[in-house]
Amino acid sequence: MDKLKERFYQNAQAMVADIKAFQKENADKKVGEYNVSQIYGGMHGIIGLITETSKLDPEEGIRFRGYTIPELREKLPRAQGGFEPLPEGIFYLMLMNDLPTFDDVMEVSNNWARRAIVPKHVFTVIDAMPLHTHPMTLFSMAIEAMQTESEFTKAYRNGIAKKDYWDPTYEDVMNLIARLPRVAAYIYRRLYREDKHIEPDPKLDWAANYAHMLGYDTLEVKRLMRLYLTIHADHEGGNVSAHSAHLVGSALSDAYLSYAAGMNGLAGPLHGLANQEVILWIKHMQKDLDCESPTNEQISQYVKKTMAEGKVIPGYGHAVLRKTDPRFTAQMDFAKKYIGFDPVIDLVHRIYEVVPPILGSIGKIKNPWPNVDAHSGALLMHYGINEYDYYTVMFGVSRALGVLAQLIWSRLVGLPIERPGSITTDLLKKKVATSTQKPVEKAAT
Ligand code: CMX
Repeated sequence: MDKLKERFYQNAQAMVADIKAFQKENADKKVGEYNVSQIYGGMHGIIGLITETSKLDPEEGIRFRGYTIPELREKLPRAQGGFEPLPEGIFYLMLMNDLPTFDDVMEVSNNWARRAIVPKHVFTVIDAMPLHTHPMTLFSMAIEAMQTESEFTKAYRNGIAKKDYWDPTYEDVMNLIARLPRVAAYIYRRLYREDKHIEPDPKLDWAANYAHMLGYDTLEVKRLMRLYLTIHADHEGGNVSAHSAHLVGSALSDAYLSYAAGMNGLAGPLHGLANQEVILWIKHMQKDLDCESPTNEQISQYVKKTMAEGKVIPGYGHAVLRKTDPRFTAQMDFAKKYIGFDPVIDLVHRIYEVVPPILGSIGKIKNPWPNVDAHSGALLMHYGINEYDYYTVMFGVSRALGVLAQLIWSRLVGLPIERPGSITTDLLKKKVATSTQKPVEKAAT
């Protein structure tokens, strides 16, 4: 067993024992109630999942194992001479429940570099698809194609005991995360750089190597990539990508099948695809108004027009958050710190001045503030990564860190197959008619 895996397993034992004892002692304790609007309303606010890696607070934003994004930008180890945390660090934190040292982060980085060999047939699968295929479709297909390498699936076929499931899952997770940047960069170069590919450089950290393979070998893009891959890494368990991966994983589908399912969810425009939609929406606005830098008044009119057409304003709103997303703020801070004036970034910042009061004035929208996707495309465009159809793939490379760290924990704790109940409207009407319970007034968040 490699040292990192051994340390993880030894450290995790006390936590696993604690989780199991807690479950046993408190199995009948009630922690909440739900109402009819939640059943119809996408189960918002119903806590029905365990996710150890991170927790989302509606007012404060995400905490990874208890740490906020500003705290992590301060505390996580950076590359030598670098200014943003290395994403290997946030993975270590989520997996180990412990802040890593620089050496710990290097250990993860070297471990992934050793595992980053993508089988040839994965590239053949990508090459077989037409060039107009969406990058997220290719990404999901490539992840599924890598499933031929699953250690878990092999072990299960050979009759592995339940208590050992975590072990080949750990192998799959580490191999998959190690290989994602190579596959993602291959997709980019195939679609947008005439199929001219760049070999990985095993001396580089995970994020820098991704930037290198994409063809952006500058310090600036590597710095952005480290921040980008850190802040998108996890958002507790109920979001569509994490939840899809968790659900599929609960049937003992391996890490590849589970993560591909998550990526199919991330590819939806109400979730991860919103980063592409934001730039598309901005481009349509510029075209419609026939100007690169519309005034705040023009932006306001365009926002109202978009709403009147029955469309959403991409990058705004959230199912849980009720304030500006700290991931948006981190990117705004990055732009202010490292980038001078940029017309698209300036536009994104002015949209931030204009949109919240308009959305806030429409009673039904619970959160008028920007989410992570409102900003990320503008930063990428600043460095010349203009292919906005590709942006969600980058989100997908990052999201693996949290979702797959959680999959190892799910196996270690032995979480069961997920199977929530459903009900017909007829039966629900009968239940409500005969219910003696007092109405639950407000959905918990
Ligand atoms: N623009 C216009 N209308 C919006 C809106 C927005 N940005 N956000 C919410 N609304 C609307 C909803 O569509 C809903 O309308 P109906 O009642 O007519 O169906 C109403 O306001 C209430 O929605 P809500 O409870 O405030 O929000 P939900 O939890 O239902 O949806 C989200 C959350 C993110 C899907 C929604 O805010 C949205 O569509 N935003 C735009 C897309 C986006 O940026 N998604 C990325 C989210 C972050 C991520 O996962 O990456």
